[in-house]
Formats: sequence, structure tokens, C-alpha cells
Amino acid sequence: MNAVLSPSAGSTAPSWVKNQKLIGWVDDITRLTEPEQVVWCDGSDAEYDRLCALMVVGGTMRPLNAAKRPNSFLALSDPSDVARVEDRTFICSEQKEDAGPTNHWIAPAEMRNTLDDLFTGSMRGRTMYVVAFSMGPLGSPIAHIGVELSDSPYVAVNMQLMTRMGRAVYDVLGSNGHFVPCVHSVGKPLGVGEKDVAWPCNATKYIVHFPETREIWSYGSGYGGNALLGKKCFALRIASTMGRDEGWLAEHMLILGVENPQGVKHYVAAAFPSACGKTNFAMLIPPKGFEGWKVTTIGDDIAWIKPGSDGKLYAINPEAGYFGVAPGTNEKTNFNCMASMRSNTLFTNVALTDDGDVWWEGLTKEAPAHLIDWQGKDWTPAIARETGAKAAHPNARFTVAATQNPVLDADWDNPAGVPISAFIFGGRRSTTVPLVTEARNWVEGVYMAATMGSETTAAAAGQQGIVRRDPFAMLPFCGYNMADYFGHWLTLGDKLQASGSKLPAIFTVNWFRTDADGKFVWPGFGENMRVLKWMLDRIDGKANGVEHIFGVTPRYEDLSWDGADFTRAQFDTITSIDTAAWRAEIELHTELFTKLAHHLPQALSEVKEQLANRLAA
Ligand code: SAT
Ligand code: MN
Repeated sequence: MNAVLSPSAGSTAPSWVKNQKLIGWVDDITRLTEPEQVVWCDGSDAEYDRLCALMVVGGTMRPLNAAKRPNSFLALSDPSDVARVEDRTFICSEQKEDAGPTNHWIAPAEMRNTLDDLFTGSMRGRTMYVVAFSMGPLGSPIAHIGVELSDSPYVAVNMQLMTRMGRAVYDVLGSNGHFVPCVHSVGKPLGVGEKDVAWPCNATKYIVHFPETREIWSYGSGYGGNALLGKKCFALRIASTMGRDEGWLAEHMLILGVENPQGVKHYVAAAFPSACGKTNFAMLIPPKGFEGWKVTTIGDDIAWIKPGSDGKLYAINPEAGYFGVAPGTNEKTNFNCMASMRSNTLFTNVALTDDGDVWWEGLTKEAPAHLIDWQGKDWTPAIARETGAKAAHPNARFTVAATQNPVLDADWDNPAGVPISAFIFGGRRSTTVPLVTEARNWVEGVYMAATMGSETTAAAAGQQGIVRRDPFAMLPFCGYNMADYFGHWLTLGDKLQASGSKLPAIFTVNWFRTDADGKFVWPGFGENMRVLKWMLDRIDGKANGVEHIFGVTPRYEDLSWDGADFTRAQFDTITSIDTAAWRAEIELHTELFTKLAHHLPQALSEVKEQLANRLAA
């Protein structure tokens, strides 16, 4: 049973909560935000069902046709609240230079004043949900606990799918366990008798992190990474600072297992910016010609990675679910993902079909004759042709528990994590960057990751398709000075090397090169297996490649083309290195390094110099 208590009755904590610090903090936030009632979530199915039913009555969600999509719901957000808001995201470290030039910084004292004003009475007329969650397997030495106080039931149910949430977390937390406090308000208090809207939010938004005190405060948005505070806010921004202080890594990486027909298995971790296909890569189905190969998912978005006593790096997925991009997903591009969402799924900002199911651009070749679009309006192919209206928002999402994934790795919940054999870094680049390159050593790999560029996507508010530097795919997610973050990677490499262990190999990939007509040349999806196999064979000393100015790449004959009809000419299109384009690219590396000059590791400047020299030669 949930504990539902009125704040006026004093402390609202149920008997199963033993942590006095937590109880005191919840009381403090209750006094500040003045919710009508406080609900301590137990994480039960009954609670999930009750909150979903509540949101159906309130108009936030509608149930989908149970015969087609059992126990699934559709939420349509406010049209102004559809993606992460990077320009409203703040790292409030004591010193500005600790946030670094890539983060927005406001002095902590000033920000605390702002937040005090914003949060005073911000939950009036609403219920505050106490959501205790573990990022990582319960009790794992790599895991950490957070507690989110939110006035959004949508957040509570999403957190139940995305994290290990509820009663079991209180057992791990005990009477004096540590937790990261996360406060979230949609910023729309209700007056007496005021009717709520379907998707409450506020035009003023603040996504705030205090790295020293490890706190998160989020105001004004109910969407994704702005509101599900275990995800980008905790598992990346706060966790990256914890990792810096404690000698581990919190990365924007999927983790997958790949086993060859002989039963040899490797795990790799791969970083791509938001909406660049991490979920698809993590659930890849090997193509024709790869019979007997198996790819399994540990995680699709975030990896926490710690050195083990054997000198290897071990990774866990801190999350327990997927919050993935719906548009473009179909039975061909990601069969396993489609299977994951056949039931028990929350959809946000996709379109509704006339028979009560969901649809989005790319789901089927032909669009249905009529839909309700993500803004609740009638949509037909004719209207779309005329107005350009999308049925689903390009950043429309599904939320689903990892346990729904048919290719979930057997070790996904292993508290010890899995050993990482390789890191892959990939941006979205229509030109310049070749299909795959292996770094010759750790420092060169860190350089490649640090200077990665990518075209922006709909996952963040703002202009799309602009190439920006996105170091390690962490630009919006690194909780401290990016130059120090590069240094942290280099130091970790040095330490592991000094202990005599073999470091993971580092590769960069680009699935997104286009031809003269602007069409993608590489088929991607399952075909990425061919590149993955080459990488694993390199690790096992079984594959050839050639050195070029910035690493090692395969020739056409070094990849396995069984079952494919990809020509040598096509391969050349996406692997050619245009030295003029690379000279211009290096200018952009210089620009980034100038911006990050303070604390920039000397080793990276040296790699850049060598690269520039090779290009000039
Ligand atoms: O909205 S989220 O930050 O969770 C999604 C993403 O940008 O990857
Ligand atoms: Mn992401």
C-alpha cells in the first residue's frame, strides 16, 4: 500500500522508511513547495496501475487499444515541452572554472536564491511523489541511490520503468545510507478549485546541478531528461563528477555483448550523441552471413565503468529501461525494439491511430489514412503534404522496461558489471569522417573522442543538423570542466597501463556519410555488425587494416561481405579521406582546444600537432 498522508499531519514517512536524513529532507521540501499531499512510492504494480488510471482521468494519458498494445498508454506533451533544454541547464559549482567553458554556470548562492523563489509553493494543489531509485543493480558496488521528489505522476511511472524503484531501494538505503537528492516541479501550482491541464509545465525552465553537494533541482518541464532526473542529470552530470573524484567513468554509452559462433564473447561500450541510433545498435540483429553470432543488450544510453581488481574496466547500465526515439523505428530497423514495445509501454508524442494504436514516421511505408497527431489534431497524408505537419514529434519517445527486451544480456543485472573490450565513438557526419578508424593507442583514442563532431538532432531544443563539437558525446552531459574530463580519461589510461593490464581498444565510427544526392550510403542497422566484427577481430589479432593519417582503417577486403551487396565503390565513398576537408576539420579541433585551453592536457595538443604535420606532409 502507498503511504498517502497530508503534510499538515506532520512527517509523512511510512514505517518502512528508516532514513532520518531522507525523512527530514522530504519534510523540508514539503514545507517549501507546499504540496496538497505526499505519496511515498513503493514501486508496486498496483501503484503503477493506480497512477496511470489517475492520469487517464486527468487527461495526461490515454490507454491504447488493449487488444493491440496491452497495458500501454499515450501521453501528448505541451507543444513547448518536447526535448531537453540545454540552454536552461546549469552546472553550479563553487568555482566557475570547475564547470568549464562548455557548461552554463551561475554562482551557487545566486542560483539557490532563484530556486527558493521558484519552488516556494510550486507544488500547491498537487501531489508530491517520493521516488527512491537505484541507478544500477540493487546493492552493486558500482550503483548509487537517488531520491526524486516530483509533482508529476508521469515522472513517477516513467521512473518505475527506467530505474530500480520503490520499497527494495529503502532496504539498501537503510537508516543512514547516502542518496542524491533530486527535486522536480513542473512549476504549475493549482489554485483552489483550478482545473489542471493535460500537460502542466512552465515557460520558465531550470535544470540545475550542484556538483559539490551532489544535488539536482529541475523546474518547469515534464519531458524526458529534463524531468526523469535519474537519467542525464544524475547518471551523467552528477555521476561524472563522482567518477572524477573517485576514479571511475560515467559515460553516454550503450553497452552490448557480442558472441561469435565459437562462443567467444566480448562487451563493447559505444558513445553516440542523442538520437544517433544507440538503441538500435544495442539491439542489433546480425545480418545474413553472420549466422551463429549473437548480440545482446546491457544498456542503450548510459554506462558506469569502474576498474576492477584485475585491472580490467567493468561496466554496468545504471538504468533499468529505455527512453528511446520512436520515429524511424520499425520491424526492419530494430525488430527487437518493436518486440520490446508490444505491451507495457508508455508512448509520448507519437500519433494515435483510429483503432487506438500508435504510429510514427517510419513505422510503416504508407501512413494510415487518418491519425490524431502529437498535438491532438487531425492528421492525414494530404494535410502533411500541404502543411508539412509531422504525425509524431521527431523527438517522440517510448518508455519501456529493459526486461521487455528479447535480447537482454544474461548479465544485465549483474552487480559486478561486465568487462569492456572496446570503446566506440560515433558522430553523425554527412562528410569527412570515415566509416571506422582504430586508434593506435589510448591517447590517440582519447583525442579522437575529444574532437568528435556531430550534427545536432531533435533530442535537444534548438536548430538541427548543425555540426558542433560533441566530445565523447558528452557535451550536454559532462558535469565538470571538459578539459579536466579529458585529463581524467588520460589519467585512468595511465593507471591501468601502469598496472600492466591491456587497455580496451578505441574506435571511431560514422554510419552517416552521404552521397552527392544527400542519401546515406552505409545501410547501417544490422549491417553495422560487419564493422563490429572487424573491431573484435582486431582486438583478437585476427584482422588487417591500413594506417592512415589518424589511425587504422580496414580496406574493402578486410571486412566480411557475406550476404551483402555493398560495392567497393560505395565503400570508397564512405572511407575516403579528403585532406582538404581534414585540414578544415583540424581548424575546428583547434577552435575547441582554444576554448578549452585552461587545463587542456598537453598530450592532446601533441596528438593534434602530429596530425596537422601528417596532413601537411
Ligand atoms: O530526453 S533525454 O535526455 O532523456 C533523451 C536524450 O537526449 O538522449
Ligand atoms: Mn542519450
